[in-house]
Amino acid sequence: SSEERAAQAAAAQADDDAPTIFDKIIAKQIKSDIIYEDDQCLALRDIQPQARARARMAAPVHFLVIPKHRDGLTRLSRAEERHKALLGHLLFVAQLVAKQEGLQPGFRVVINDGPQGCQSVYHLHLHIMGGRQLSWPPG
Ligand code: D5M
Repeated sequence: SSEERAAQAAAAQADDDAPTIFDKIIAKQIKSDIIYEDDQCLALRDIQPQARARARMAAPVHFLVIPKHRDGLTRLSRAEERHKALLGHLLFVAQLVAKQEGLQPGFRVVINDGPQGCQSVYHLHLHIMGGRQLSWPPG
């Protein structure tokens, strides 16, 4: 579909140190719906444009957890020893905010890595989705 082609085109972006849309969100230069913030990370609602709402991945609750300082983590596969504490923190915050969002019945955590993983923003982020019965496996 055209939506899938758009996602693949976005995912074909270079994995370099260029700034991303998340820098502007972190600097609060653009409006976003931030639902959690601490010194290391923030959680915000995914924008979920119409194209995504029609996609199988759409869920009533969909938020992202992103580190405030990318520190070379354009993608998960760039992780180094020094990132281990931050990676653990992001996962901890994911479940904390999932509870805050009423996802006690369950939820899913996803990290898209690289072109084949359909990553579109090269600033590491966790997707947390829930609020309905999810199916498995994802596409
Ligand atoms: O996911 C990147 C995600 O980032 C995708 O689900 C849309 C979301 N996104 C992009 N721009 C924004 C803004 N401005 N606010 C909230 N969410 C946003 P990936 O795993 O890289 O494909």
